[in-house]
Amino acid sequence: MRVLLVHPSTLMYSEIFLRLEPLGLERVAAALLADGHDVRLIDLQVYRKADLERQLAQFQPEAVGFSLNYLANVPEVVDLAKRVKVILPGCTVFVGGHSVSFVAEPVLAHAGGAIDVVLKGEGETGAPALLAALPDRALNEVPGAVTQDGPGRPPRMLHSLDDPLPARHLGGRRRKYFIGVMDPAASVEFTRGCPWDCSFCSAWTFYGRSYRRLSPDAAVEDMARIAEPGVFIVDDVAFIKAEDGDEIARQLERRHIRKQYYLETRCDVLLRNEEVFRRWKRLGLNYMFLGLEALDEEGLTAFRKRTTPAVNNKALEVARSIGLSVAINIIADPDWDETRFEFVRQWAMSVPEIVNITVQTPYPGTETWLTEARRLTTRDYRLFDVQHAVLPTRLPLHRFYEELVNTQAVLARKHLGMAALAKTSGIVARQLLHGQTNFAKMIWKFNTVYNADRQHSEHLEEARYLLPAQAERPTVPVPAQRKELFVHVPLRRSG
Ligand code: B12
Ligand code: SF4
Repeated sequence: MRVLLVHPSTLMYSEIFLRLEPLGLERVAAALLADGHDVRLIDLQVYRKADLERQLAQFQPEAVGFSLNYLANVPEVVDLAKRVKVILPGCTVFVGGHSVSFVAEPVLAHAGGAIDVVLKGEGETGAPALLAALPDRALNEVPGAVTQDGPGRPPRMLHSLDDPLPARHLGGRRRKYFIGVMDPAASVEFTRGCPWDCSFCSAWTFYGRSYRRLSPDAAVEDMARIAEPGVFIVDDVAFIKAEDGDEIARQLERRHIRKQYYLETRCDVLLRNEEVFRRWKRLGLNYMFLGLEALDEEGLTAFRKRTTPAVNNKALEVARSIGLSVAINIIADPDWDETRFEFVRQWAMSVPEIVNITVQTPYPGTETWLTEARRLTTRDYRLFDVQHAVLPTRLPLHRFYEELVNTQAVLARKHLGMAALAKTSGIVARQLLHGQTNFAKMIWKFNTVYNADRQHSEHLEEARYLLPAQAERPTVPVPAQRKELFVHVPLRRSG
């Protein structure tokens, strides 16, 4: 069958710091190729809508699958699905990915028939089963399928992550993918899922709190296929098990594979497995993202981070001693006032790390979606990107954005200002010589993207599709509700 897979365009954050290949969609593509389908993939982060229309006209796909990992992309994908049905009325349109797995029914309703099926959970199992079921229209037999008739069978987890490895060759324009100075950069997955259960996060509810890994052989095989000099390791929490990180490192050393790496992990994991991170530093690990989220005990407890300020501070010291460039994330509560922003600015300027600020956002699929007692001030999907305030702000909304943008600008100048630029000018010059302009462009774009007027005015735009309303405050205790959050149901109780 002719299948076209589509990744939607970027959100605000990606306009600046990074743009990454659609790894999940590439894995879905690989599973479909293995089943003998004729598959094409277009990523609207690096292609235009006109290119998609051209593909539809020339390739005449019998099925079109959209990736919907981000809630903020819902309106775009619903509109694109409607457009596909106008151009190719007989084509089956399906949608899968992280966020849509939590809002399948409302998205089907928004599409008004333009989306035939939403596939919840992992696409490597769902998509091939869907295409196999199409001739008999037995859609409700497909694991994870939800149609306008309602949900069918529960989604099925992939037996082994070793197969299929992502079909990276399908996308094109790979030089457009980058993260900061790692330009160009590819992405790789070593593990999937997270055993922790932070209240603001849906990584654990999606994968049923499971944690699986590729075998080191398969992980290194995938690495060997990557041509780019930079590699973003997409794991939720890298190197939770020291022995896995060690074995991959050993094989990479043996095969003389050297890259620059970026990864994300937890402070307690860094402290526990310090030696693995040191070994990876020798292999080319330069950048690390640590989700601190809050500076005080109270905040960490509220987010159920299961860590302490002392552990976090110790982890920052260790990362510095290894010589890693560290980016940390702090979650701004819409309740913050000028004093609180000022406190965070002062703290952020006092540490050498890159500090990133996101806005506390209750997402469907997270525990805060159920328990957040404050009412949403907007249900416009596009504003659910952790850069907008969707809960009531203590400050007037425009003032909140002024404080947020000012804080982000102060923090960005620390790393993107003239002094920092002088430090990176060698890198930029080298990249420009090789025709890589992503990082250089990013340095100049900051003020147009992070802008209080722009952020505020986005609240005033008319929303054609609205996120379902939250329940009227929690009525049952959280443990009972937690079960309903899962996309893939946990196989056993995790500690
Ligand atoms: C890597 C990553 C990124 C990368 C993006 C990579 C990319 N190009 O997609 C970067 C760093 C850029 C990023 C940015 C952001 N991210 Co992010 N990210 C992740 C992370 C850690 C892993 C995603 C991943 O690559 N997984 C590995 C691949 C193999 O899996 P996958 O993409 O999920 O695909 C599988 C399924 O989803 C499904 N699937 C996917 N597409 C399709 C399509 C079809 C047709 C089918 C059938 C199935 C299917 O099958 C795939 C294979 O099993 C997830 C957490 C998580 N565990 O999912 C958060 C996560 C998705 N991100 C999140 C957020 C909030 C963001 C930001 C908004 C954060 C910010 N600070 O601004 C930005 C927005 C980015 C944007 N769209 O422009 C949230 C999503 C929130 C939401 N509900 O919308 C998550 C869940 C993290 C969290 N803590 O809750 N992110
Ligand atoms: S925030 Fe990180 S540690 Fe917490 S549940 Fe999500 S992925 Fe796991």
